[in-house]
Amino acid sequence: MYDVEEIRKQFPILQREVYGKPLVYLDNGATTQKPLCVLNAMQEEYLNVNANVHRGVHYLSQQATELHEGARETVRRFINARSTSEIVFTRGTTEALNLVAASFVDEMMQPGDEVIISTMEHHSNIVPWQLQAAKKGIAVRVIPMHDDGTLDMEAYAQLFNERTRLVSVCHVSNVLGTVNPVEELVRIAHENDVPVMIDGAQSAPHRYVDVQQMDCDFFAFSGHKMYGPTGVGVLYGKEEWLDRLPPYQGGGEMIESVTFEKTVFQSLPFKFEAGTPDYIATTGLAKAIDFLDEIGINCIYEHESELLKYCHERLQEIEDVRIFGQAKEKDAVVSFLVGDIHHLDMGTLLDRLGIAVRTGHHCAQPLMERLGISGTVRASFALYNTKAEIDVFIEAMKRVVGMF
Ligand code: C6P
Repeated sequence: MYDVEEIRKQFPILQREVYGKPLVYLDNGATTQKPLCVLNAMQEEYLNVNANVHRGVHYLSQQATELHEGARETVRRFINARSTSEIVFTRGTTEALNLVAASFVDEMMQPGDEVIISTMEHHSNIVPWQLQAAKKGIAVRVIPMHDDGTLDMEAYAQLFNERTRLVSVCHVSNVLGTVNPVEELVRIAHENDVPVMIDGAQSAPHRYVDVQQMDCDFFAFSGHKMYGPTGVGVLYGKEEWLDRLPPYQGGGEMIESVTFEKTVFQSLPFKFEAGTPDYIATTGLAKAIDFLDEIGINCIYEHESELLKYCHERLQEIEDVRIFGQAKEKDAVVSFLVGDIHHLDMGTLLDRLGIAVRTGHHCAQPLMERLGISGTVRASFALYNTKAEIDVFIEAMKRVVGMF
């Protein structure tokens, strides 16, 4: 039994008002709110444990290290990686993508080699490749998209040639909600002996992720989009790949020994974790995963699918509404426009009615160009949202549309 009211009690912020109206928070694709159990675990560590990890022989440092490494094991279990050596803590999805772009291109690619991305990528899966293209002369190829917001898989298969070195695509689009057929994408790439990086920023909080079943070579996600703190994310990489890649940054923590002549790097995953990690945030992330596990990721998926379906249905009541992203497989995101009302005007007026949605290009300008628009209004759902909130949202929309 999914008790959304009980779940909401874990999120005091959901009780607050904005402009004298009850808050309806529908900007979860940008970041989710944090449950008390996450906040308490982080406060508890700062109050009673705080010490730098992996360094001290003293009691607190060992306890902090246990929490930090315990968090790594929690993450491993959450995505079903083979080993904690395959779990690299980063600042978020963006850093994980930049890490792979920098290290992979450095070691595995020559000028003229190609990376495949897709039309619906977030800027964080476009710009890092462009930076590498400018440095090393690699080329970026783009999988086209059908009008319903699904990838053109035939065109994808045609993009491979002897210069293709890597595929990097999102699991779920942050604008369209499209769930990409990652297993199929991986299968085709592997047939061509090409590894695959999956941007899981918008999937990990919403659906069961099993990196072994997916057989992807890299997978990235952010803690703050899944009820954890800001400043921490994860790069999963198959050991055989991480072993072959050079470190992304240098510093403390990532070395075995240093002389002025030579440095020997630490084993995995520490080779990629230079400097003091945000060990309080990793504790928070582990607690967020425990929280998701307690509710059950499949129950969360069911609940959010219901919300998505309901929101789609109710949006039809609004004249001239255009929904972007009509894939059959779609996660908890609805992007839309109404008539010629500007997305920013719509978002600003909804805000005055207590409703938090995101407006604009959602860091996916090439996708906007493909759609022929400058931006959308986006409602994105989380495990604590309710149908009653969608009702408030739709009524508010009707009011706003009426004003125009
Ligand atoms: N999308 C959104 O409102 P970071 O900022 O590193 O946690 O995540 C970046 C990122 C990467 N890939 C996808 C698919 C994403 O959706 C995001 C973040 C937010 O849609 C903020 S722009």
